Amino acid sequence: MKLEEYKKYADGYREQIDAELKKILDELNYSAEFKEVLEYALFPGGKRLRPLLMLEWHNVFSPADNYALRYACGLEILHTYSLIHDDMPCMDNDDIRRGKSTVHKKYGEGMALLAGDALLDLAYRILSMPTPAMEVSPFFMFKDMCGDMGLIEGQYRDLYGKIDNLDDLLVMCRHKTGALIKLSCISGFALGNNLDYKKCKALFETSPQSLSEAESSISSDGLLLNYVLACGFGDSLGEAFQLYDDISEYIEGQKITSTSIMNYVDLDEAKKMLNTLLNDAADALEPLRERTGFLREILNRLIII
Ligand code: GRG
Repeated sequence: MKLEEYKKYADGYREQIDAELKKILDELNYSAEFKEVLEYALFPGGKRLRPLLMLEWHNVFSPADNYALRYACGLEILHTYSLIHDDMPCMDNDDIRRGKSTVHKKYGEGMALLAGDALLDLAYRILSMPTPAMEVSPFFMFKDMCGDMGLIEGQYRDLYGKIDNLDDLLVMCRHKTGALIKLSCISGFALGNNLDYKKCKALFETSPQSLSEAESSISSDGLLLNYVLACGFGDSLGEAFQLYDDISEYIEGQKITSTSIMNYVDLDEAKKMLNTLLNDAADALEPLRERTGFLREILNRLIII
């Protein structure tokens, strides 16, 4: 896929995501000023990576519909809550996010706290919608990845945890950054395959290490293999994404945080680790080669030579 084609494709997704996010806010009865704060946090967006991954993994198996679009927006809303809270003085204390003042800088800390809370609630409400194929949402199975045992555990480890070595650091990254990225991939897989509750549960509870224990119905139609591929891609991309962020900050001469990979390895080693992860993610796409050109291009955007 050429760069121009990639940009056009990604922009097409972003337009759909933005329009749906606007629709979601318009449907709710927030008071005008509070709605303005939520809009400020959500627009203009960043890369919209998580909904984009979710929709693309869906499209690998079947065309994403309006339900999938709304679900993808739930992931972006959840991500936005985490950014608002992460930027607050009691956490990372950042003044600028996406090129403009952070929510607490513009509207005050109380408002930022409430805006984050509201977006977290809203995200859970959207992600808990029953799917067309299931009486419940797959999110109930996946929620630990972006809730208390995923994102929040990762943020705890980052701010207060004991990080003594590279392994501790990578565990923190997998929770803080990787879990939501992986969730985006596997929920796209689950919806794109129109999985019913039983299949979804059987897959999710099957660790990639115990393939042989999976139910035969899942193994026989290739679902298990594809699920393992989506998990492998999500795991590797999630870790690569954080490493890319740390390496880029270092190369740009920005202040290195205490939990940056650059405190543990030198630049060459960090680049090597990043490239290994990107190759692992690309390998996971290999069996689905013809349908994953765009996912491959996302990986190409993270290569640092
Ligand atoms: C507050 C519970 C809680 C968790 C916060 C999001 C997060 C966890 C921390 C952000 C810290 C950070 C800068 C991590 C690096 C990777 C990352 C998540 C970057 C921001 O995501 P992007 O680059 O942002 O996808 P855009 O603006 O493109 O949406």
